[in-house]
Amino acid sequence: MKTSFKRSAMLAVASIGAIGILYACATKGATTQSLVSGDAASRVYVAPGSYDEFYTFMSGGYSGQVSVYGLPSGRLLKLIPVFSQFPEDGYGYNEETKPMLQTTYGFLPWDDSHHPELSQTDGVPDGRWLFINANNTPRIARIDLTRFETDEIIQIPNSAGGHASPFTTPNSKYVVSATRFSVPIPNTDVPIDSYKKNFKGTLSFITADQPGKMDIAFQILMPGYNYDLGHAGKGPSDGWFFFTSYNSEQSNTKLEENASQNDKDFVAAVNYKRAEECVTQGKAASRPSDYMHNWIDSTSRIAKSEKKTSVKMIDPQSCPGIVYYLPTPKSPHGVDVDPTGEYIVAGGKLATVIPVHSFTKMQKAIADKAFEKEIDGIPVLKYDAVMAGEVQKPGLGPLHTEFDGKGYAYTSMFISSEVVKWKLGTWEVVDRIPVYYSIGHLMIPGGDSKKPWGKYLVAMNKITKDRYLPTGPEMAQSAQLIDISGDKMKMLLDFPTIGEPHYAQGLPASIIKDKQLKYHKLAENTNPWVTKSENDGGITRTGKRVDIKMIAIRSHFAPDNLEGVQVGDTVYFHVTNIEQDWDILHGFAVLGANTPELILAPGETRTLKWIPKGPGVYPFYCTDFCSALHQEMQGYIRVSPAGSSVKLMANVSKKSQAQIGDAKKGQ
Ligand code: RUQ
Ligand code: CUA
Repeated sequence: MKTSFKRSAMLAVASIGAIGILYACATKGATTQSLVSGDAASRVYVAPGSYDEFYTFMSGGYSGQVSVYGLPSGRLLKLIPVFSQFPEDGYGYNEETKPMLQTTYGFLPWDDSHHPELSQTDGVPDGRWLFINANNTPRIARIDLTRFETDEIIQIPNSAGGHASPFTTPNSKYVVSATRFSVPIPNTDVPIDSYKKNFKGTLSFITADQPGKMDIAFQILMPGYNYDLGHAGKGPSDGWFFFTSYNSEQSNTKLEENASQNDKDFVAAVNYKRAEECVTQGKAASRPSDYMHNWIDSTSRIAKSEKKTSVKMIDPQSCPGIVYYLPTPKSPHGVDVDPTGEYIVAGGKLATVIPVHSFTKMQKAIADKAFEKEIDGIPVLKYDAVMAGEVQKPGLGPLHTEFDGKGYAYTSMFISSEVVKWKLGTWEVVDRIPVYYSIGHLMIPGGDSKKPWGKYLVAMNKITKDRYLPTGPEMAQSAQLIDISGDKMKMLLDFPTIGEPHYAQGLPASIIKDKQLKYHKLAENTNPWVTKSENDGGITRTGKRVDIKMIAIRSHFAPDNLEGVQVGDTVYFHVTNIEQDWDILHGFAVLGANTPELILAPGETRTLKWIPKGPGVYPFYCTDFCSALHQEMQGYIRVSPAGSSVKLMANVSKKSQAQIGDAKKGQ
């Protein structure tokens, strides 16, 4: 039975001012046959052995990770663990990577990742790194795109809900993080209803272009609103950064209603070159603020964690010209800058138009002092003086906009579940396409940069309902691939995603595919527990600590029989994969282990901590089907009662056997 698809969207504005947003999805199986063009299947078909044209990086949302897809196929290529422990490869469980998840709140095994952002050179994604934010405990991670691994994480102090993050400046000198929640700064025990008096926002600029040295360059102290998203200027607007804010009502309760009162909230336009000057001139105060900086040492591949204790904070009152407010209807969410750098597009969730600000007009309004008023040292520019145009009747619930580089903008409409294409300069809507359902972000490869590769658009939808075979109450979220190469958008493909992909970034595969590391050079491995050849393994005891050095190679471990461990010991298995060949991984797991296994890239050393609970013989094995004799890749470790006279033993070479049992020799 076919039912024509019906969407109903309602924006209910109650007379008392409470705003309820209701959306309803199709109640019966929808058919989109008519929407999918005849050649869709061949457009997304990537033949076995062939490569996709684009890499796409999606945030994992509440999974805390990043997932990598190929476009146009929608094939999942990889999950990159970032802010959450990852049992699949031991990230955040093994001793080498645990420090990556250290914060001033202690070890955090989870976060909520929202916005991936590729590094840029001259405003164009360059494929060096991918940044992504942690939303719950504000942090920014840097992923190296030669290895698809998280290399660095910096915590953002004086912030709560690091949502407007980690958008980059055109050369990735900075990535930013703005606080969603305003909080007391420093955070102290005050009544919540003293919000207006005590709560403040911060905008943070983080140096990002020196691997291993991310740091907070400065923070700007802002009125106590909620800050939502941001994008850097480019071209003529290079040197400026734009952030949306809502809750200019400064409400601390029932925001749904109380933060939806004002007709306009603000886009904050930040002149960060001016901020740099104020820092140089000593106008930024040093504020005690604790935060962690974690990074992976490049040769030992061991994460280090350092605590930092102060930031430079700029109060706009003492640095005039650093921030201006652009009035923007209404509770704006996304703010996006077009490829020319002239237009600043804000998506007001509750607005009936899409307002577009002009950078040129903004400059003139600043010169003319066309101010409405001033808030905490921040001049509010007149809306009419900065507005370039408004897109009329775009649909309901505009959130985010990306660009195709051919003069068009594409805006996601959450409430009316559609993508709307409109023309920059004339502001006329030229096309619209329904999406299933309740779209959040959308993404065009390079679509927030100077040079969009405007061939495809990916819609990231919040609600899936009837789009796939049902899987109980929770359905995987859905992405949809839309062809934007012609005048009319064409739906090509649905594919399920992991967690909640708020945002994504994409770029042509050719930019990074030939730069991939194939294995870590064993000769350069400086992990203090590395074992570089079979003869170098062994077992040593230091008090109640037992260290085992072991190699993995097709298809055995050496040593593979170990004795002399006692109940009460803490055992560290330091396993090195001594293969020097692309994609030959081994794993390591031991019976009764209290953490997941290790997965070892070629040339890499990883350490599993194990506290045996009782006497017995415990098998261990390789968890990655590495060879025809993978099932033979196993061993045993014997655990004796505390105080037992069983000697330390590891069945390795004569050379290492000579050392075994000699605790004094240690390493
Ligand atoms: S924000 S759609 Cu982080 Cu729009 Cu998710
Ligand atoms: Cu090594 Cu299976």
